[in-house]
Amino acid sequence: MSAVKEGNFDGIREQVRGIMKQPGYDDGSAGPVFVRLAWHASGNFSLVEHTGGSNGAGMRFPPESVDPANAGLHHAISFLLPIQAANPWLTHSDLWTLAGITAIEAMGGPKIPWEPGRTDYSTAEAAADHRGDISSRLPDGALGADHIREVFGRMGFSDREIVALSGAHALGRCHEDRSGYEGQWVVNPIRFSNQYFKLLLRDIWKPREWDGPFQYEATVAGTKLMMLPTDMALVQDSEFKVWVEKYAADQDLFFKDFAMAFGKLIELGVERDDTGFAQLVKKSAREGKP
Ligand code: HIF
Repeated sequence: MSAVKEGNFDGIREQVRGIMKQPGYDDGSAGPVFVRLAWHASGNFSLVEHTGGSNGAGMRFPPESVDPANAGLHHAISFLLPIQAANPWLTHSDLWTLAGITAIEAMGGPKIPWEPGRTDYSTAEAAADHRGDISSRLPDGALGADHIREVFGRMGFSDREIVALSGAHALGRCHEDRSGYEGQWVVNPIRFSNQYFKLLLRDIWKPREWDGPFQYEATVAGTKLMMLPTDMALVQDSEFKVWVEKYAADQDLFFKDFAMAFGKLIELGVERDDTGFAQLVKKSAREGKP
């Protein structure tokens, strides 16, 4: 990996695209796991406590690195390490979020707004950012609509934004050795599209009979597909379902709403100071100063 000039984020995007193809890994692409990394780095933000979020790249240290909800994300972190090593000016936290949105675009999705300036925590700062937490703030796929609204409400998302974000489950798959669930949501899991919504609306889903956690299954075009209980909750809840129907019918609307919502997700808790960097602002917020 060669170095790119400091501040050349287009050069970094090119390097991310260069390592996305990973023969032998999943569907031959690291794209989906980059998207999950960007989301889990950001999705532990709390609007109330003002902790968590993508600033800091805290997943390199406990407690986030040992959170079972983050199982498997070390694959994404390791794929990206050579880029960070070649470009020491680039923070892990900027790289993780930039890799996620670059992957979405490269897999056919919309262009997502992204700003640099995240700073990386030390071990102690990572721990301080989670003080008081007794369990993970990330969602539990076994639960329903109330849980989804609680988790995403804590980050400041509306029903419309929650459903838009959920379309990202068109990408990638569940792994038994990571979450316990197994399988992909759509036929082509490395192509960003509104297929997830179209499939959710079809009357094909049956509980899977197996020893693993409760999930749904269906076979489409010869491919075995799956849905989590949280995915099915989007059509079981009448207010969520309105948006599932809109996005299934209108891919442009989905792409537009998704880009805004995912852009908001990766900005959570990132408050840049006048110089464009985030750390000092976050530190004073943690210490309870104005
Ligand atoms: Fe996921 N998600 N997610 N997710 N997720 C998994 C995998 C991916 C939830 C559960 C799971 C979002 C919301 C939720 C991606 C992207 C996003 C897995 C499987 C589980 C269990 C992990 C594994 O076994 O490897 C729940 C309960 C969510 C709240 C409803 C976001 C909207 C959809 C925010 C989002 O962007 C991606 C991409 C993957 C695939 C990762 C892979 O390695 O292929």
